[in-house]
Amino acid sequence: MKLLSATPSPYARKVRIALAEKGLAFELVTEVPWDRDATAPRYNPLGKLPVLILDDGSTVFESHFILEWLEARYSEPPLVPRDVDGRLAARRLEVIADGVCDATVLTLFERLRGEGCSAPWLERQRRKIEAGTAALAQAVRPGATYVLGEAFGLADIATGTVLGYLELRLPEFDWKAVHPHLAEWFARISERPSFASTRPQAQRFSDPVV
Ligand SMILES: N[C@@H](CCC(=O)N[C@@H](CS)C(=O)NCC(=O)O)C(=O)O
Repeated sequence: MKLLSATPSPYARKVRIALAEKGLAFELVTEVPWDRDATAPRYNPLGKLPVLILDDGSTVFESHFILEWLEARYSEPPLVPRDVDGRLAARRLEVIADGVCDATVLTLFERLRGEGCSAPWLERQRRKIEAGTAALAQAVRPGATYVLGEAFGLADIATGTVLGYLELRLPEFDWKAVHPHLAEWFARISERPSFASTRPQAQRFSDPVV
């Protein structure tokens, strides 16, 4: 398998962590998805990464679907709780985490518009980012090792990757001061090898995006 990825992408990082946790070998192909020479549109009609390219040339895209696909094809170790309530709780947190990432991406591109950027739009995204982070903070029990129950899984991957992305992209949002127990949890999970080896890093784009 190959994984089309970008170094800052929280969506691609979710998949990198899941592949590492499941012990699956893959070739990491890194590109800048915003540049005109990006290859993602060849594999995903939506033009976005991450894309998992299988050995037979078929593709799986959209991070939540790739994680679902991995869970269906490679069930061990499980990353999604087997009980219905646990599974739904993990998926719900993933929806929130992905939504915070989406609002952060929209914020970054709106800011790139410079003087023409829309204050009401930025404010709308800021509310989503702050409320989404507060919802994640509520889900993490103070002192807990894992977000849900006693095992590592999707809820940790989703929560940890969005927090890593916020740390990189919106350093002015001091969620660590607002939610100190979330900051402590994040520090612990960040030491896990699958997290430590995939820390997000900014990329430079060459082409105008907005
Ligand atoms: N909902 C998608 C979001 C993926 C996404 O936005 N990827 C960005 C990189 S972080 C991308 O490839 N953007 C290029 C574009 O939208 O043209 C997922 O979860 O996989």
